[in-house]
Amino acid sequence: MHVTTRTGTRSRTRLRLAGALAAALVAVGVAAGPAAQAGEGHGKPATLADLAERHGRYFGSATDNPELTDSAYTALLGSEFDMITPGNGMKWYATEPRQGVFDWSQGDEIVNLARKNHQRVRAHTLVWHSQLPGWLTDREWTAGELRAVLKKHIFAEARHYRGKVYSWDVVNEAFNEDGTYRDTVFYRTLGPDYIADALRWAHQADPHAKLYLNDYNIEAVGPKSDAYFALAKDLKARGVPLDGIGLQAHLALQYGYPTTLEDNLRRFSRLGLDTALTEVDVRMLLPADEAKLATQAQWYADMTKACLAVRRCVGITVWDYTDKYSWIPAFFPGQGAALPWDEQLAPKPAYFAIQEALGGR
Ligand code: 9MR
Repeated sequence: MHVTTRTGTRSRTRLRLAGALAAALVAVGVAAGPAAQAGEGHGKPATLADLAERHGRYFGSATDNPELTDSAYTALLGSEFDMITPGNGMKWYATEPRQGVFDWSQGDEIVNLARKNHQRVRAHTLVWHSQLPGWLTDREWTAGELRAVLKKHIFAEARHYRGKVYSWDVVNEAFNEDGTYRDTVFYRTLGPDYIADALRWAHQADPHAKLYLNDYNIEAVGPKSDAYFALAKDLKARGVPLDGIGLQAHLALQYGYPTTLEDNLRRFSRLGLDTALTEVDVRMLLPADEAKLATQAQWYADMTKACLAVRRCVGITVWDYTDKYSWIPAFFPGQGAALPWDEQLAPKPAYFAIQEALGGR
């Protein structure tokens, strides 16, 4: 009999006992069936969340309010994942549509659903140059005015979700590709220290949430991830409350795999920071074919293994789980098929590759 042993860290005693029991059964010659191998005990196949938890990690998905009326979709969303990110519902345009008038309805709907499903929430996002309300973008602000507006928004939102979310993407997409600061209304008006201020305010409003900076194209070592490394080091040295760096990981087959991902995760770890893959998808030029889907599966597996290899990489979130609700086709015409489940909610090779990389099957 061929026996595969898993060596991942098991954080919970229950799982350690299950592992010891399985080993004992193997030792006395009792063949472990698929359910026993999955360690779930009730014959239910292990979900990605179950598998990730054996490594002390989470496996999450983004979601968005309009999709929540699709019951086949919400069934999988509620069962396969243990971390949820609202794709839009907590952004500034949604939460403060008029100055000083707050609307938590979309974020609350997702937080309540996650609670019902015993899932945690990666909250997204407090400060971003995009999806801002018109009242904020349609006029000029003095530094004093904008600072007050920013502080009020962060306090109101982080307070509202205090104790209900695992983490906040406090500042999203602050750098350009060359590692210079992105020219946003916040940077232009307040200078680079708006980032430290935002982190401090978020920490005051919700002292237990993990506070992240989050960006795309920072998976590999390069000018943009170097900028985050330098900023994180500086913020830590100044005692600014920063807990982690979110690597969005919106990858595209035609641009190649970020082969330095693991080294990159490791250097942030060494700074004493958590890391997470926060918005993973792997798009391709359509139509999809078997070869592209196989390469995509390999990339998902490689990302998963890179995260498992670095102790402080705490988890992985896909930017929604099904091609049915992916943002890609609308933003990159002619591209898509980026997620582990297809438009009919059937698992693709990428799903099985993630499952295997997590030690399942
Ligand atoms: O998934 C979001 C999509 O529904 C919105 O239309 C889009 C608008 O920019 O934002 C998407 O989410 C983005 C995330 O908030 C930040 N990183 C990039 C994501 C994809 O654009």
